[in-house]
Amino acid sequence: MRMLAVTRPVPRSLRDCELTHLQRVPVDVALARAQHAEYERALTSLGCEIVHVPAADELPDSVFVEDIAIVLDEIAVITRPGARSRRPETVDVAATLGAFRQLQFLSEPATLDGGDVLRLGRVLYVGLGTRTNAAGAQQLADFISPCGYEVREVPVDACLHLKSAVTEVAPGVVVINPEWVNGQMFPDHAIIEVDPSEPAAANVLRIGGTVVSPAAHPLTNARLSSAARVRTVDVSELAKAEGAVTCCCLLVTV
Ligand code: CIR
Repeated sequence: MRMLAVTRPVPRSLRDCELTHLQRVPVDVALARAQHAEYERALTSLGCEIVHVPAADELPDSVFVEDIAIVLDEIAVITRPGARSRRPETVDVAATLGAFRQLQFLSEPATLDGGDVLRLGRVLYVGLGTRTNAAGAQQLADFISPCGYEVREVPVDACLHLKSAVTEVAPGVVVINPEWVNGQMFPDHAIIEVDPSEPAAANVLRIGGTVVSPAAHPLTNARLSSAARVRTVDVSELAKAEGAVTCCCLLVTV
């Protein structure tokens, strides 16, 4: 079995990205590109083969491919992103994923960002907030329930996406920011809480027994090391665009 990591280059227009919870501050695009390359090297060192979606310099958030598709073993669902500016991103991501999966497409009135979809086993938790609506969750459920997946809705209001607040660390273990999501939504899971001084630290990318996690969160990373190996990456420039580690790739097993 091969693990592909689908990524998309940092666009020249990254400075014009969507922002919801952060103030706009200067972004060093050259440094963002160097950090993205280091992120790709981390994924490669963990056994992934990188597959690039063609660059889209005119789409400021196009590096954040996670929001554009939900990839399962059986199918991939191309989303209808909640931010209108991001909808053109779907064209090239669909063209790339179409080589590996049968595709389904969400349609109006659905909106859904992949960052709002947390898969834990056969359950897909879907965060309902500014980017993802109930029609998005319902259409996703309609596509994936025949494959044996269940959708559970989770309210999200204090952060951008559900996966800003909770991600998987290891089978049966999640890391959460309890200020942003209610841990009781995950009764079958052991919970590691972020260090309170690192509110954005609940977004980690699990690849086998390792989690890729921002170097900016040392206190939470120390907590995570009880459950997984921790591979740190510096993603400071992408964080200024409200991006983190899950959002820069789509993992596809082939
Ligand atoms: C946006 O607001 O859509 C981008 N600036 C950041 C998207 C980050 N996506 C993610 O965490 N899944």
